[in-house]
Amino acid sequence: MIDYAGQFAKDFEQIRNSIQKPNILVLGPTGSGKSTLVNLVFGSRVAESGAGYPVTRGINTYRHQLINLFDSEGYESGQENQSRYRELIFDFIGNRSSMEERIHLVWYCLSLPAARFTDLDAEFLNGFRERKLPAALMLTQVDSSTEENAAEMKAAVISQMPGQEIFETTTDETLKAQLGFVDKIIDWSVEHLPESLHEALLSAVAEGLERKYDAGRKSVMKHAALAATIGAAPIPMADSPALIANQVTMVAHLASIWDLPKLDAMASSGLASTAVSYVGRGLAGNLVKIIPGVGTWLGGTINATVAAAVTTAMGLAVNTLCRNYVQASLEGRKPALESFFNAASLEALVKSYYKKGEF
Ligand SMILES: Nc1nc2c(ncn2[C@@H]2O[C@H](COP(=O)(O)OP(=O)(O)OP(=O)(O)O)[C@@H](O)[C@H]2O)c(=O)[nH]1
Ligand SMILES: [Mg+2]
Repeated sequence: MIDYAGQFAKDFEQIRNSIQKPNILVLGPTGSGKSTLVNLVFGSRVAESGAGYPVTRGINTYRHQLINLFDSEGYESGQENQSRYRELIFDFIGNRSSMEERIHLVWYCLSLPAARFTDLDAEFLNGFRERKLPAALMLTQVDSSTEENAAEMKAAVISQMPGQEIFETTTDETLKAQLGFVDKIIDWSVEHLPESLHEALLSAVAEGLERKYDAGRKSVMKHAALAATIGAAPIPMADSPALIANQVTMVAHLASIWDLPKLDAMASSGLASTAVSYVGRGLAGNLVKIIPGVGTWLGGTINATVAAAVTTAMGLAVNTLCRNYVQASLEGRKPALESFFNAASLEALVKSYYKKGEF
């Protein structure tokens, strides 16, 4: 008997340990709303996770399992302070050149009610452009200002920095939904990161469900391709250990993409991972029973196509359940994992994906 729960936990850990993390530099004056914006995009866990510590004077590092955030202290007014600040930031960026260490994105925050677009801001944004470093301007606290102000500010920025990406952000719930800026920031960030970093970013963010779903789907397709090569070996059974092991790894991957342990606020992460491992164990072992025909396929053997098909059906089913669960969590319904990840829901979905032949 294979220890699926054990394998799931090991796989999950390995996926997390080998994930490549994006480095995001969050700049802006003190009180401009940097920490608040980070919370809005990543949820409270990221900002809470460990106190930041200064690597360089004035820049605090927050190392999270999925991303690294570099949060600069604000600057005082005055020409000299400003040029010192600019030097500090560009030295910091220039000194981090390896793929792992380098800054991948900049979120440049200005509080809309408090700020004008100054020469220093333009120098910063130009400096990022020269270094080919993607930088978005975040106009924060827009609820405390007016639409006219926002329009004026944006016009002032664009006249100096044509094509500059600008997002308006706020903590006001109604305005937040109206502006849809969290999804927009996630989209922009993904589009400006190397592909190898997409998954970590998408796992870390609190929203962006469509993007997460796509990432899950991509992962399923990779595992389905692997299943096909396993299925191509002589006489593999539908429930062959190699096939099941691949499916457990796939579910662990989906659990990582959807960051399931994080979402169960009430339970320890132990419960969450147990529930997910149940998915791998229960479903993988029962595929033969769930999908009519697979067990009797050529008298118990399957081929590459069927191996890929069952793996795809299972992966898409789990990916969909994950999305439903996360959606319910975001809507504040505090769902129990078991109410989503149970045999009945899984079987129904697996069957329907298998029938659709979506692979
Ligand atoms: N009304 C309103 N207040 C906000 C918004 N964003 C942040 N604030 C408030 O502004 C203050 C500063 O926000 P922070 O997120 O701590 O700002 P910060 O840039 O991280 O500040 P430092 O870490 O000191 O540099 C806090 O009291 C927030 O509650 C917003 O969108 N609307
Ligand atoms: Mg802060």
